[in-house]
Amino acid sequence: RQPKRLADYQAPIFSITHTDLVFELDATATRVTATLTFKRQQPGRLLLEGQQLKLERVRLNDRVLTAAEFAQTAESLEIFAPGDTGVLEIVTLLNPEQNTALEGLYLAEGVYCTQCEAEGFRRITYYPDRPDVLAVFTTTIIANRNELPFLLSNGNKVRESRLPDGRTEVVWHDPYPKPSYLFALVAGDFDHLHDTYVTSTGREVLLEFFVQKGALARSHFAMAALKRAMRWDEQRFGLAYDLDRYMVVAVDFFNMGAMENKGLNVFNSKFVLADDTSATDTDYFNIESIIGHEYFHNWTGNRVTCRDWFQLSLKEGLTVFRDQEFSADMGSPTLNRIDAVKVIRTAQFAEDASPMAHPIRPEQVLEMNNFYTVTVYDKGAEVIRMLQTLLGKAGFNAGLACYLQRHDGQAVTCDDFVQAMQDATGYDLQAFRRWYSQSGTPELSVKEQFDAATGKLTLTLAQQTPATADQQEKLPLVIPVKIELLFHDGSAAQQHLLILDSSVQQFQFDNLPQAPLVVWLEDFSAPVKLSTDYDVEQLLAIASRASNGFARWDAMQQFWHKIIKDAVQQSALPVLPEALLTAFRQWLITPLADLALTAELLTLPDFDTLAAHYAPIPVDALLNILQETTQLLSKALLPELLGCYQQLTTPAYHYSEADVGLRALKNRCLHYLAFTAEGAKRVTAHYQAANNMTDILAALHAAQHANIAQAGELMADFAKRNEANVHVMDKYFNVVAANPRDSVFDALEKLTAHPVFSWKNPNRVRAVYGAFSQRNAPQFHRKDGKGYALLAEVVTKVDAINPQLAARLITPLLSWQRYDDGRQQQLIMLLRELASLPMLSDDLYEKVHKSLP
Ligand code: B3K
Ligand code: ZN
Repeated sequence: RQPKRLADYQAPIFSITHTDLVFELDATATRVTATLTFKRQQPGRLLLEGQQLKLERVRLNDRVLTAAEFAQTAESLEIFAPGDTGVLEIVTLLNPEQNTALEGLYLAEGVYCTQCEAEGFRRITYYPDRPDVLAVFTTTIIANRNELPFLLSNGNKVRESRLPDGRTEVVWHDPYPKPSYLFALVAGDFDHLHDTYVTSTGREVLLEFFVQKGALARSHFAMAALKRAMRWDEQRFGLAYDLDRYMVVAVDFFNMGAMENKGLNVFNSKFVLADDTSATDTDYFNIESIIGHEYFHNWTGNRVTCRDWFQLSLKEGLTVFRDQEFSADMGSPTLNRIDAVKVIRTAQFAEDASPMAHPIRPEQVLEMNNFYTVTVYDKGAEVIRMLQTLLGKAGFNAGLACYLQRHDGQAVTCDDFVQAMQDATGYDLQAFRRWYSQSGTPELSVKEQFDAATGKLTLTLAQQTPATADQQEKLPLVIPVKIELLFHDGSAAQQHLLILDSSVQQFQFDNLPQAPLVVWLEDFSAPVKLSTDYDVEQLLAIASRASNGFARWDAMQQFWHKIIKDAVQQSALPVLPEALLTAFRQWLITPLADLALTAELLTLPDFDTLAAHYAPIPVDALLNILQETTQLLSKALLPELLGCYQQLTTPAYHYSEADVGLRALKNRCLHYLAFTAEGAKRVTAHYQAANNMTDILAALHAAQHANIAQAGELMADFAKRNEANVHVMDKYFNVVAANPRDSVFDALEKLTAHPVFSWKNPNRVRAVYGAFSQRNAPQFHRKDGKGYALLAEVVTKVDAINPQLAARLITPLLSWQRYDDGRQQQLIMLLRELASLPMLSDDLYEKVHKSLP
């Protein structure tokens, strides 16, 4: 199988100016009539992409073509003599009911839905299915109104009529030219929530949410979040909505979070539906952030789109950055930054260390769906953030305005974006562009020298990026390093931005009152690993005194990393310095004003964060140390934990920054208290007293983690009470799958027989097996390979149903190089078995073959 390469990009031979689609919906035989007005752009063939289609007829300018006038393969349709302009009519037949891959048009639980990004439109009709062919779409949907009261597509509704045969015909028109990946159609029966919004340009927009029957009350939060997002984009970037209607549909069967189709977003219902009895604080957070993300795509992605899929980060990195800025403005900037950095340090650094390593602009791709990654999305967002750091907020805003104005209605490249940033600010970004083409995690080392006589500080920084699976040679990058200088004598702290753009560089600061304590990489100003040789006292001093909340948290992360590394080296348990206990006591007795930050300061890094620092990963030692350290802390801090726990009370549930922080801190205390003598009693009482999902889940996780006797009882009670809500059942599945004891295998087996479980529903499969492989390190990484074997079996089964889902699930099996010999052998054996399967999808094929030795 041949990957596509960025270097081979060629502009389209034909453009399509108008695309008229007629859908006659039917569960097993939907007929699609596509009328394409085409225009030649350069000499060459008229070759259209198509997959899994039954071709009924091709007509060119009112003449039905004979079999000799076109050629069809499993993946394409070629028209032999199309001329330079003309109209092509193609009729295809689809089977939406059998489409369990959830790409193209599918029917699940009575709802017809499309997903076209990246290359799903070719499962609807033959088409130049690439993002640089932009056409004006008109869509007609014909269906039985009694069964499907809502018939939706992009843009504005132009007409609705009854056909002589009793069916209904609805016509939609989207005035903005768009690539096929932004096309959408939804048909079904829903509850309907509507509202209006007046934009800064005076346009009155109808906002509509379509959700499953009975769920109307659970869609209000998402509606309010949408309005906040619309206002924010006007205020922050001067960007207003551009159609009279904005629709959001929530569906239960969906491969990812949501999709930004023009004027008609399709959402995984998990990221729309929420109320105070069923949603956690995290659910509310995610809904607001994803609603924002898809809305922000209307400008960064839809009005200006990607020339080719290698440029995916052009829209995704930028839009993640925008949604992160939005979330930071809606809530706590510090907590938002901490969460974003956790994603980079766990998942993204792990991807760099894996066989799938790639730059934020990949250079070769077999299955595009495999490149919707933390690298393209989250590291992509970090690269945009670095631009903002270098250019300043005002410069960045000017650059974005220039980019959108210059390229409105076009399909462009990452280079075009950087060029606009450069032209708007006059800042030379030539060297910065390397972030787009170089993969891997840069490693920074630092040296500090202070001359007490002159008050001069010399900082020496060195950078080096280790080779990755895809790229041996690495060059120096432009790395913005924010620092803060702290002084013991009470002198005002100083903040500086160092721009490191060669392998080794020195920076000097004069007239300092005394030797400072340097806080490095404040705000995680670049996606790098930075090591210092600070001792634990210095790290604790930063954690207690830095002016920036993020820096305080980061110092604690470094502290644990250091303590745990020493323990691993000595095959011993960590020695907890008295200074640590003093700091913890202090935070428990007098929490900071920011309770959520206090909770983070009291939290150990998780297994994946720690693992990123080892090769090979000492799995058993790390797991053991984490568990034992938690217990040591619970014992040493019992009175303070209890005092803090009892002091914090929330009367009624309210999703607000203050209450979220309060619950986070209280539940952090509970997590530790669960390990103490009275733990079982306290966890049970917490569960029984809880008036919200966040606290309930905290109790269940604590019960299971600390293995209290009542854990099973509480879980059974929880499952029984929540059977009617699939999203809450997914949370139950998560907890069951995270059980760190041997019994988890039987429990998982039982879950797949649960009435709400279905192999065809990605949310269910992820809730069980995604959670098992990502949140249950002790059982997933068992020495005997039983955890790995289970995941391989699931991946094999799921690949036949839904390749995209299978390819997501397999990720934790790919990085065999990172483990010890025994685990390596287990993993390689399983990967070889997978590679030998006769019907492997492209999605799995690409990942398995890249990772095999
Ligand atoms: N653009 C979509 C993701 C499409 C994934 C295709 N496998 C959602 C988003 O990033 O907003
Ligand atoms: Zn996106």
